[in-house]
Amino acid sequence: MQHMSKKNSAKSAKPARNSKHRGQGTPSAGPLRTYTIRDYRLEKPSFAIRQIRKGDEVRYEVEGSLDSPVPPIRESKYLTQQQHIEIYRWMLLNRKMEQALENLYKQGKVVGGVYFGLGQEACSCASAFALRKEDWLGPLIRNQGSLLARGFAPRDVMMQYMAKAGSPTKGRDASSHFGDLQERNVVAPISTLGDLIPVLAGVALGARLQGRNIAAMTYIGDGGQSTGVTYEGINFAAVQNLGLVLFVENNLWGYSTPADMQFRVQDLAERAIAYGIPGVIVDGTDACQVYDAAHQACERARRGEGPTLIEAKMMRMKGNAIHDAAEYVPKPLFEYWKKRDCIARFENYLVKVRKWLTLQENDKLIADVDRQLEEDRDYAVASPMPEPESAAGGVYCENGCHEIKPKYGMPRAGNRASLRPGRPGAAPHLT
Ligand SMILES: Cc1ncc(C[n+]2csc(CCOP(=O)(O)OP(=O)(O)O)c2C)c(N)n1
Ligand SMILES: [Mg+2]
Repeated sequence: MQHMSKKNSAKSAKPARNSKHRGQGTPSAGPLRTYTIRDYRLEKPSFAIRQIRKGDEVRYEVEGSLDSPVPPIRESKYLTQQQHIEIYRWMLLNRKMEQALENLYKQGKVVGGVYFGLGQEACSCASAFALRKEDWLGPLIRNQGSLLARGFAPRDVMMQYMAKAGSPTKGRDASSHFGDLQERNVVAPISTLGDLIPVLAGVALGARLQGRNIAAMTYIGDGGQSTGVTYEGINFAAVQNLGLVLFVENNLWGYSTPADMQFRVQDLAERAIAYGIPGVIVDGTDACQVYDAAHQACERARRGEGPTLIEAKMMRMKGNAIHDAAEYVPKPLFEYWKKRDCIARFENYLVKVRKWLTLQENDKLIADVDRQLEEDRDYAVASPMPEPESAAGGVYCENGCHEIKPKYGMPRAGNRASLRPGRPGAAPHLT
């Protein structure tokens, strides 16, 4: 796999350390180096969002054309017909679960706010779908589809938002701050943006010390990627060749700040060049592109070749959370991205383009998702709130209350050798 090629200067005619994975640029005599980023997209939007100030008033306008035709779905190199349909089902479940959560919120049943990933379901679901059981996931709060694809049920998410006793945190947290370190290998979202990156790099490091190279996938937004800890986490993973798979979800807004006012690089995937790791761009509304890039990055991680940064371009189709009506977003931008809706386009691809689902099969699949959601919602609504006296339980680890076992085996001193930088693929082995 060749994501980034780097034309070395004459000085580096001898293969660079780790050159196989950094790029295979032909050594050139000139003073200029060139770098390339693999871009899977079938459409490259040509507009920007500009701030207009009039007195105290601030608003945003789109500059450029929003008239381009909607791109087709890119054919996947890896997914089977059945896997396409599975991803489509996760996306539907993701969207409809969030619609149900919005209704529960409006009925006053939710404690706290609700965060939506509307328009980003392909990115959440198809990325997590590329993980294997032994891999790890560190979702952000918007990646509720990743949680579903990783094996959580809609009732878990719903009970969590309603702070029910049966929720993953037993009512100790509203919204989606939960994971599962035992069975599903999921680290809970961390709201301090960027902090998940070194944590997931650490997970990959821990696995390697126990004799296994795994993929450790996490996400960061266009806003959150500016934090210092993002740099530290990616750099650490890069230097140690850790199997971090980082999705940079460029959904054009960080709260009410447009991406065009947050960074000067053209594409956030370009950041990868400076870390010395592969950078990839995908259309985040195309599940096939998301899956293929995730699959390649996970395979690379499992071979012990190090991290990959994948920029997924899309649009946050709601405000930051339910309280934010996103009034600051220019209306034509919503219309543009609505035409690129990830579910409608994937449905059209499966039903009309590939003809892998008949209309009846599609209707049945949608009805099955609706039925599952109805059951889960009823279960979650009917389930009890926690008993007040349970509030302090499970907060502190009481002596011997649970055992923390290594996941893949006992750490061995011999595995340290594989941590030496510049030894991609050095398969650690238990001695
Ligand atoms: C380190 C840190 N700074 C600020 C915040 C407050 N905050 C919460 S969401 C948000 C916007 C994040 O935007 P982005 O990273 O683009 O993610 P998106 O909401 O678009 O998915 C901010 C600034 C935070 N959670 N963590
Ligand atoms: Mg954003």
